[in-house]
Amino acid sequence: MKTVYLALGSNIGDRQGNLRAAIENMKSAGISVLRESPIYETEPVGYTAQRWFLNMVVEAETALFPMQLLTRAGKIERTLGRVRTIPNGPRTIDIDILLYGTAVVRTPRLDIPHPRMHERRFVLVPLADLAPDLRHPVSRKTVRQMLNEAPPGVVRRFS
Ligand code: GSY
Repeated sequence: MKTVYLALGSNIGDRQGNLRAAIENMKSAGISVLRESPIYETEPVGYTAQRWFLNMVVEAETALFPMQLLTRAGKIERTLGRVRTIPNGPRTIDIDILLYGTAVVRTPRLDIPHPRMHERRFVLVPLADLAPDLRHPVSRKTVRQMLNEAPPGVVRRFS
């Protein structure tokens, strides 16, 4: 069993319902959610002409290997109606693998730790709620340190 951290985001339709549905779908996909961060409403990063996101992070346990986890997460995204249109554009649900134990995975399809996690407040704020002292397996910085050094971006508590 590995402990993994997954980032969830939604900015289409019933955003909170989409987050809940993603967590519900994880149970039957071999991803046991142990803890959930609060939900935050966050300013879009990248493509800015879109609705604000709801973001959260979950801590989960899984026996799936990283590529299997990626495939299952993609299946949940498609089940909930995600269609890839504009790169970095609006999405019903996005599930990103942030950390998979202390593993480092670098393949064309999958990068773990998530390569942009250290610069995303919408990831680091909820991750810090769950695991402020957790260390990035490559930079060795704690989540708290990464958050202190991250670029600005509005992240406000939603629930
Ligand atoms: O990969 C995450 C999708 N995404 C988000 C997001 O989830 N939240 C915010 N605030 N901005 C984002 N830009 C992208 S791409």
